Amino acid sequence: MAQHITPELRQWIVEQAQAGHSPETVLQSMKSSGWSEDVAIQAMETTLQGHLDAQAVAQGLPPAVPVPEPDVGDSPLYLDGGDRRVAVLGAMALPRVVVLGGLLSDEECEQLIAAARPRMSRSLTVATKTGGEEVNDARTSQGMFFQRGESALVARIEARIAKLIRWPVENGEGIQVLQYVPGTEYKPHYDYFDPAEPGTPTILKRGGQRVGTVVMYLNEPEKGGGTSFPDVHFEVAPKRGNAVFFSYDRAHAASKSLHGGSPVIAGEKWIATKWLREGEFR
Ligand code: PD2
Ligand code: ZN
Repeated sequence: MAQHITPELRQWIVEQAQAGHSPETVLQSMKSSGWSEDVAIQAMETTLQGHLDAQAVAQGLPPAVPVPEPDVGDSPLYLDGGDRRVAVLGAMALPRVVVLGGLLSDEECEQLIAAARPRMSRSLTVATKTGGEEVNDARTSQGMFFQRGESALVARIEARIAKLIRWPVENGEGIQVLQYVPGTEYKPHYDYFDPAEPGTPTILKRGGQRVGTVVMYLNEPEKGGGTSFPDVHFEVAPKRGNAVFFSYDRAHAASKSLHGGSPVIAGEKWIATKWLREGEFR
């Protein structure tokens, strides 16, 4: 028999949570009253999530939107990437971060670097002394973009990511490759587009907001170069083939998705970043 989640049930679940009863206790009561475990868990999750979102919106935050999410609910050690088994090395709820092991093979890392290297462009800044242009090492702007699906390698990696994070390939931007040399960093920032910036509505016409990021490490710097999440004092080590996935369901600091690329102290660092949009990115 299909079990229907009534407004009364929703209210009861919220009251139980507010009274401090643990999810396990509430689940037990629901099962004792004849609810199937699956429906009870589903009812609790959607009700409490909806309640939190309503509270957040009442406090002036933008509403939460659906985001990519690897299937790590029952704490698997590995995820199915379609053509590759990928390890789950760690997960955090807020900010939503999942650290992935072996997303890419060593060969794929090398092939991505080799394909990107001749297309890297250094950004030039005005040299205050000469009035000419010079490379500014303090700026991390050595980079390039691949077109989505532009080669078999790129398409294969994009399909793997889409399967792992359960988000359409079409919603992904082209992969960006960045190279850092010693002393360079990526100062902490949000990957979503700031709703307060005048240019944001134009940017959002192409696929909507960014809702998730996958940073893939293509080589190993000797020291430094981790990906940091300053709000929670957490840093992911830049290990070749590994990746950090994070998502942000609101374009707001409440997502705690502030993150940066820590300064590379020795060696160089290469990453490939895949940004995910809410909708199709054409
Ligand atoms: O290189 C990184 O670790 C890093 C840090 C912050 C990459 C990005 N952001 C990004 O590509 O958005
Ligand atoms: Zn970033």
